[in-house]
Amino acid sequence: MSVVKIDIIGAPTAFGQPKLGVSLGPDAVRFCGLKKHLSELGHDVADLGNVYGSYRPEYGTHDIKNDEGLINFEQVKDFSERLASTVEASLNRNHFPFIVGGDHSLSIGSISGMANKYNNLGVLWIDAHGDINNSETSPSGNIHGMPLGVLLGEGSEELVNIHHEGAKLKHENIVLIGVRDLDSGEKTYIKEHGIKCYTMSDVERLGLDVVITKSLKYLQDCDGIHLSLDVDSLDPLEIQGTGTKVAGGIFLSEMLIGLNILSKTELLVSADLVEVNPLLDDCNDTAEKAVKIAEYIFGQSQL
Ligand code: Z70
Ligand code: MN
Ligand code: MN
Ligand code: MN
Repeated sequence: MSVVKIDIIGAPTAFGQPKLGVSLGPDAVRFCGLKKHLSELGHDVADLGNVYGSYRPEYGTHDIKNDEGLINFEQVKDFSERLASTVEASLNRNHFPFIVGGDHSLSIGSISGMANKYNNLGVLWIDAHGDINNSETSPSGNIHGMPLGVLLGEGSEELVNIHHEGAKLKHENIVLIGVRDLDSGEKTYIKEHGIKCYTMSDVERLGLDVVITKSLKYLQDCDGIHLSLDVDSLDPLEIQGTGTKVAGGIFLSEMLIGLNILSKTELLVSADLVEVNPLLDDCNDTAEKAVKIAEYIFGQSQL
């Protein structure tokens, strides 16, 4: 990977899910030397600090449902607007926005911030979950289960219209990787819209390196690719510090091999690394692994 001007953007939101602590993720990752490690790869790295909305994440209750059944709707909407503006400003300086979360609802903001510059953006969504619910299909009301739904223009109009009006992504420009816990509404949606999906079984059958190679070929006509990596895609045997652990995931060694392939494409223009929750972790081990992941996204290799 050539030298990149990386903007680290902390996105300490927790409003998209019920567990305390995920808003501490960005600092937990910083404490493991994120900026230093990325700089050592030769990149020009700035830490822009954290984005805050009008609501402090540590005071979040988790009982405010709006009339569409969305929990913490106002807080998520407010945070998404702020994050989208920060991401767009980073792009306007020709930097690479690297958003560290925070729960996965933050991708509504990060990807909305990409959409003015990239009108044919591809997305690699590496996650145990589909995150493709909307206000109608969601079994929980937790917005971190809905970012792709929102970005595809489904459900809550106010969320769909964040930053600018309408859907930010096309169904044919998304690839789900590592999924193994889909709700029935999500399964139906994925099938009906023909969304490209490499389940965990596909990853085991083919290997993540082949899955990433095929995904990049599939997205080759996009004007840029955004990586959204939820650490719960990894196997819970290796990752303690995340809110929704699902057995049978990707092992870190295999993740790094896949990311090594991804790091070689010039199309990669932005990334999210989400759902690190230090309050559920064992001595910040998950944040350490998140930094390793970040290094491989930005071109680290064993040789
Ligand atoms: C479920 C829902 C989810 C992450 C859990 C779970 C979604 N599909 N996403 N943990 N990261 O509530 O929509
Ligand atoms: Mn290093
Ligand atoms: Mn997720
Ligand atoms: Mn997940």
